[in-house]
Parts: sequence; C-alpha cells; structure tokens
Amino acid sequence: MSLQAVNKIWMNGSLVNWEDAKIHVLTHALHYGTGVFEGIRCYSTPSGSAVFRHREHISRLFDSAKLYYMDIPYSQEQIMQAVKDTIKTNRLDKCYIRPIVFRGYGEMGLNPLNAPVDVSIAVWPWGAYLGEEGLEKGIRVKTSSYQRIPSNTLPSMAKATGQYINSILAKIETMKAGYDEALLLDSRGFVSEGPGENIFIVRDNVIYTPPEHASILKGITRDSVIQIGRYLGYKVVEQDITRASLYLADEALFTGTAAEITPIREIDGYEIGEPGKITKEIQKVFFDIINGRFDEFSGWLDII
Ligand code: PPE
Repeated sequence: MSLQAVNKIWMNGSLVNWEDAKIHVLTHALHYGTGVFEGIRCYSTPSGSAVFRHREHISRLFDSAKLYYMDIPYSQEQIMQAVKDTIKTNRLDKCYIRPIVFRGYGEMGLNPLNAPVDVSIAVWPWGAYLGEEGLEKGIRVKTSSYQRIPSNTLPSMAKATGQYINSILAKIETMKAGYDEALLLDSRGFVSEGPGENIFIVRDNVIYTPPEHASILKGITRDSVIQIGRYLGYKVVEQDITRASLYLADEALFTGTAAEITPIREIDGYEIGEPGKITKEIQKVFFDIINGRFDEFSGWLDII
C-alpha cells in the first residue's frame, strides 16, 4: 500500500518535516533488523480522536525492546504523549500510528549493545488493510509453505522488524498463488497466525484461537476479540488448532490493528462461506467501540 505523506514525524524528541525524517544507510537496524515497532490506530469518535488501547501498545513496544536488550530513552508516558502530539500536529482525526525503536548509526557488527537506540513515531491515513470488500465479504486465505518462526529461534512475542521477513515471504508466496492472505503454521504443524494478523475460528458456537505457545504475536485486537466474545456470552478458548478443524470451521476471521476484524471465506480451497453470525456480532461491537458508540469498553479509547 503506498504511503500518503503528512506534515510531521516525531524523531528522538522533536517533530521534523515528513521529507526530512531520514536516517543513514549504515543504520544498524537496516543491516540486521534490530528494531522493534508498533502498529496502532487512532479513530474519530464523538468525544474527539482516540487512540485505541494506547497503553497496551506502548507497553508491548517496551516489552519488545526489552527482549532485544534495547533501553528506550523515554518513559511510556513520554511516548504516549509524543504519539498524541504527532497526531495533533498533523491534524488527523483518524490515522495509523507507527512508533519504531531501532539501533541507529555508529556501530557495525553483531554486537549492537553500543549502538544508539533511536525512536521515531510516524502517522498516516491507512484504510482497510485487506480491502473494504474483504472486511465485508471475507477474504481467501492459503497456508504458506513457510512456517511461523518458532519462539526458540526468535521471540514471537516481540514485534521486531527483522522478524517480518518471515511474514513477507509467506505473504508474497500466497499472493503469487492468487490468494488474499497467508496463514502460517507453527513448527509443530498447528495453526499459528497470519503474516500480520491473529486468527480465530468458530465451531459449534465456541470461539477458538491459538495460544501463546503456537508462536503467535499476542495481538491486542486478539485480546479485544477474546473480551468481546466473552461479553457477548460465548465460550472463548485458547487452544491448539489443527488444519482439519480450521477447514471444518463454521466461521473464521483474522484480527489485527491494520486488518481490524476481517472475515475469512475460504482456506486452501475449503469454503468457509460468507461472514457468519458470530463474526458479524463481534465485528459490530468492535466497530461500535472504536467509533465511540459502546460505553462498556470506552476505557479502550484514549482521547487525545
Ligand atoms: N500477528 C502479527 C505477526 C502481526 O504483525 C500483527 C499486527 C498481529 C498479529 C495482530 O496484532 P495487533 O495489531 O496487536 O492486534 N500487525 C501490524 C503490522 C501490519 C503491517 O503490515 O505493518 C498491524 O496490524 O498494525
């Protein structure tokens, strides 16, 4: 998806012009993938623009940084304030937010510990990740021949830049095969997640999603859907999912900040069908929450 430029980007404590937000080609993270990032959305609500589950995202950013031995030279509160400042200065009422913490310029080689830790926050308008039609009618998914990186190879819980080349290979492979999105299995062969989404299935009115040990990124949208599902009175179970139960699912959906709640209508040639009842119910509550129309979960919105 091509970027839509806005006015300013936050870099190491100051707001710089979009076109001046540059780094050196010998930036450590460019060579070795030593960066961690977040994807957050800000929505327009009747009480003003609101960052969705802001604290949880910033807290995950700090956890990712910790797993890669990076000390962020700001507090979580300072980063949250910087996110708000960046949105305000760009006068966007809704946008995607991309904070990134990365090993900067000054050291080469595989010991990054003396390289500086740089922090940047960019925002831009970003529409439906898998298309408006995908959100409404569901998408076609194919299992990738690439496995999701096992957590004893790289920490799945970290949202690290370098880890995304795994997602990217899976994504390209599936797109070239004519599908909308990939699904990755874990190293044991159980369902893990999409290249940038967690997955849920529904069977006999029970909602299932893979557990942490299936090498997933612990998605914040995933957590939101677990809570919404339970609020709606459904049983939501975190357990290993086999390929067969995926193929026999009554409903299936992807969750993610960018993808929001995208129904899956076909997997590997097995028809799941049009978005089902539970998917639609969850979607409705989710969209009501982010649009500020659902008081029960209003604590998830940080008004800027
Ligand atoms: N798994 C992966 C691998 C992942 O990248 C994401 C988010 C999720 C699960 C869902 O997590 P959460 O956003 O907390 O619900 N992927 C981000 C990056 C997408 C991109 O293309 O860049 C996102 O959705 O912002």
